[in-house]
Amino acid sequence: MKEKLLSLKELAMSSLKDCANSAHLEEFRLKYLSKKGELTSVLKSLKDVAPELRPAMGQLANEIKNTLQKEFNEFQDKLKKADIAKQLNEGGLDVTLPVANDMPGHLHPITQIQREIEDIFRGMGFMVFDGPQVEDEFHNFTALNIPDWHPARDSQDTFWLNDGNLLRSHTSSVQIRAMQQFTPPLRGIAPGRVFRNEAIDASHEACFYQVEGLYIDKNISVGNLIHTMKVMLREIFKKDVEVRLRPGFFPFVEPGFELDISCLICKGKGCSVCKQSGWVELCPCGLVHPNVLKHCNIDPDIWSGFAFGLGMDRLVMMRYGIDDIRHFHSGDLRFIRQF
Ligand code: FA5
Repeated sequence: MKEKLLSLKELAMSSLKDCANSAHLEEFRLKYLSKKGELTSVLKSLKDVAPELRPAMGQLANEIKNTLQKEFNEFQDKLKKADIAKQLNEGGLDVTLPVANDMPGHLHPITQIQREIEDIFRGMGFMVFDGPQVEDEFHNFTALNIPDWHPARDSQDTFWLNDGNLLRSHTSSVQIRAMQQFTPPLRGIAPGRVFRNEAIDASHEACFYQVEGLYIDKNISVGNLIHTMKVMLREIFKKDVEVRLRPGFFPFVEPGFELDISCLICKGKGCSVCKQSGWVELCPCGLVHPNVLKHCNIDPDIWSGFAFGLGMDRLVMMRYGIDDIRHFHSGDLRFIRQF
């Protein structure tokens, strides 16, 4: 058996050297490496070898198979390169031709919804603001009526940086920047990434996306806020969705509300996304607190306004019935190609 294997190897190596083109190579592959090839038939006859010799023979046969496969691959590579060089020399290969693209990329579903929201609000006369993801304490907390002793700071588990700055824990910091930059009346949204040192589960990520909304004018009321929220949700879901407004506490709004949407994953019956409640917290909101206006040198006796902070990841989850927020950053193409 051993002699048979060694002579097969020698024969195969010398016939590989004689291969001059891909047709020869294919003949070689069929003869020695394919399932019906000679090496496989030798391997099949292993059962006839004395049991004490079988392991050593099996090992030798596998080594030979691996060597032949490696040599075959290298030879095939060499031939391909020589072929390309030949075509280039003869001018038969046009390297400027576009590549066949059978797997085109597309925007992430969160980016898609962000752009839709931007369009909806631009249609209502809102500007689109941008702000830094590395923020200072003043814009993320202090100017939002959350001084350093305030327990509300603990409700957002913040990633603090060594230099005293932080990764913004909400897009509300951009409200402040907008009010500092522009004089009222003023309307704008600020979409972007935010960070919290959260325990991650089906509806909580440590890095997620919000859209802040801000409307400052004279005589702004809760009615203006509710109308704007309704228009936005109708535009996004293309139908009326069930929402509920309940009191919510945020130091930068007064009164404050939580706008919940009936869970579209379980149709309100209760699941891991809505924590069995049938409702998903989507968009806290309220009327801008006078102290916040004062921090931005806006006179609260003249101006009033509303603000909201929409969770974009959860909005996408509701729209497509996605049952786990962790899919978004999983990098799993089977998930992402569905959008
Ligand atoms: C805030 O961040 C406030 N800044 C929102 C606000 C703005 C209130 C303006 C009033 C006026 P909250 O922590 O609840 O609030 O987050 C807002 C939304 O972000 C939530 O309703 C939810 O949809 C989403 N969200 C919060 N935490 C997470 C998380 N860990 N993962 C995914 N989405 C989250």
